[in-house]
Amino acid sequence: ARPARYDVLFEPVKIGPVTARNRFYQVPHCNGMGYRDPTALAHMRGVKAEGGWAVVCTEQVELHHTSEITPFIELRLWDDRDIPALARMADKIHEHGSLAGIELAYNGMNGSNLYSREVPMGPAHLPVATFMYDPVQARRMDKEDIANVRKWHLAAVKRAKLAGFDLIYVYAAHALGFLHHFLSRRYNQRTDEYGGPIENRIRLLREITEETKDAVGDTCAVPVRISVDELLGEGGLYKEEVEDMIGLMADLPDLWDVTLAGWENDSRTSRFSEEGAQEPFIEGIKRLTSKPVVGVGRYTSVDRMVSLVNKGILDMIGAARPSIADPFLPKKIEEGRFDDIRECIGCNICVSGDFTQSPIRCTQNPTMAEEWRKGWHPEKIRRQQSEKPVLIIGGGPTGLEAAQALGKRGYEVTLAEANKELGGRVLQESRLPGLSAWVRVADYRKLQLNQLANVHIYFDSRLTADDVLGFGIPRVAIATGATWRKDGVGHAFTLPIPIEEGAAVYSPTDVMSGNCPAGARVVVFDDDHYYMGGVMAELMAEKGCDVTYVTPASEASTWTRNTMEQHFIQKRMLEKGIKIRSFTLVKSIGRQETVLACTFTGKQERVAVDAVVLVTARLPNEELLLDLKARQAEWADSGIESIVAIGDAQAPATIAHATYAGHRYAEELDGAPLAEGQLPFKREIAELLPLI
Ligand code: FMN
Repeated sequence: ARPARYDVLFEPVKIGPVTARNRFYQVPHCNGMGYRDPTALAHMRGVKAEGGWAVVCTEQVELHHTSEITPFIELRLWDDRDIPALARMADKIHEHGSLAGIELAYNGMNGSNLYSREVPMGPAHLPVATFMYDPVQARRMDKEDIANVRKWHLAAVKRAKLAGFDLIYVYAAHALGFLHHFLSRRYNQRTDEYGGPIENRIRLLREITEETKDAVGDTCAVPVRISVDELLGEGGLYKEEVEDMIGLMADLPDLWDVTLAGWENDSRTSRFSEEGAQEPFIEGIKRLTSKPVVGVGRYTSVDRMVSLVNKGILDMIGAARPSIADPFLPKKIEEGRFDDIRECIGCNICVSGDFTQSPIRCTQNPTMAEEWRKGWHPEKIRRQQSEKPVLIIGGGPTGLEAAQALGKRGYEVTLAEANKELGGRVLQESRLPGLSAWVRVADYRKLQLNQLANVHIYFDSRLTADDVLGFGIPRVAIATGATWRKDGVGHAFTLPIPIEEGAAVYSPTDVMSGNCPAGARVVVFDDDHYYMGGVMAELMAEKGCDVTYVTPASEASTWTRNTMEQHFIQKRMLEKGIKIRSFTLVKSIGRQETVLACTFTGKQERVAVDAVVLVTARLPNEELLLDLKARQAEWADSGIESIVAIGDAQAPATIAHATYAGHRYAEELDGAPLAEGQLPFKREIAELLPLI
């Protein structure tokens, strides 16, 4: 049972005319599904409600076609035809007794309107503020435009109510919507009654909040989401200024939902901020209002949540990423099942779903976005379909996930780990600078395995083909991971680069095993482009090396734009004195000198370095698989039915893919084979309209 001091988290909270059954609040978060996958999305939110979140919100929902954010895939409420998809979601949330919240967004100068081809609007004539540098400008709104947007917002509010939502947001946060743009002097350079002093800059927010309350306030709560600080000093919105704004509207909304701006500051990865990092910014807001306050901070620690409430900092614990990693976080706390909590690792692979327009994924929760598509559930898995045991070779993220999920299905599982500890790559990577929270991937799964008597773990077990054939366990999954290459093959070079015999070349695998370059001058060649190259450079700099980071991309760790970390990574690298050479290749490596080349002109440059760390690509650890495949004729006599490689051992990828691959193996074992042409997931197809 849970300790009594946690009871406070399960007190109901009145939000205007509605009541939340506890203090757990899933704040708005996008998911890469939106209007394309509304049923998958409805199920995903329904599972959050089932997991105990008293309030479950949508992502930002485009409220009008003159403000859409193509290529991002959000929900839409452009006209009545969008209501059924949203109603489906609200219904799913209600099925489990939770309140459904919708965040209506008019993005204004944050969207280029690439789909609708309407001219974007904002408080001033300014380029559209997307990171893609679209060659589009927003035009300055005149009085008629302001009146129109108010009208459109109101129309969307009424549709949201018809769809069944209980909380209808006014969204003024993150520098992502026009209301934030009106609040901030950075964007609002108006001289009319909507610009200048804060009374004027909040005018539109006040008007829209009042109109929303007048329209639906008798039955729906109206929260305002606002960013307390843009972390730009007095050049942007800052805490004291926003506190004055909140003070002026104190009790007008039914709830204040407070965050940092921009989004990259609000959803910072664990590499760049700790749990609760927003606390100094949200502290004190409650004194300004009698209405409930929600705040965020990647909260997974229960004591911390309790102290936020007891200290009077927050009324409700807001969470986006923790609710993605564990949709059942509230239920598990309620039932005192603390060992079962899958804590968010703060990697932001969830955010990459939005940036790559693909269904949201999560390193910790492989069922995220697969609730309807594949029928997966974060807590329930179908019972075993046969008595045949399973051998899993490798206790990294893939093997651990497969073992625990199969264990829960009821199978007899043998997990063979070559080392003395479970965790594989997450254990190694969590020892690198900034990545310590990633060990939670192994921790959660180890705690689950502790509860499963039918999973037998063997350490120091580097199995050979003879061993596997000798055991005769009918199903074998090889999850032996991958090894970083040391031949330069990556995105730029598909064939090995010239490396002189005796040259000091290292890979991340070497470095993580303690075999680090000793010399003073180190080149890190990053042709992988996710986090590892930047982390290696950081580590070398911490060890006192003179580090040059070389990449054919335009910037360090370029893929981390999708996890909103690129800016922070490059800043940290520069602050550590790392020299960054963009658009540059390592062409060859010698004992005395290394040859670099410009990606455009090919112009070469010889540099004297003591060591090169190649972060380019990985190779699956597939020796055992190949040995066993070479002896396939012996499988049947040994009682073996199937041997497959899963996760990095099949094709190296993210840790999110590793856990997904392990889970998929477990889910699909003894499943019905797909019919010819059948997809391994459900998808929603738009209705084909008559051709007229
Ligand atoms: N905030 C919004 O107001 N609207 C959004 O559509 C939105 N999308 C998000 C999508 C993802 C994948 C994530 C991780 C966050 C998003 N956010 C959005 C910000 C979250 O609501 C939240 O404020 C932030 O992630 C910090 O909370 P956390 O630490 O609990 O994740």
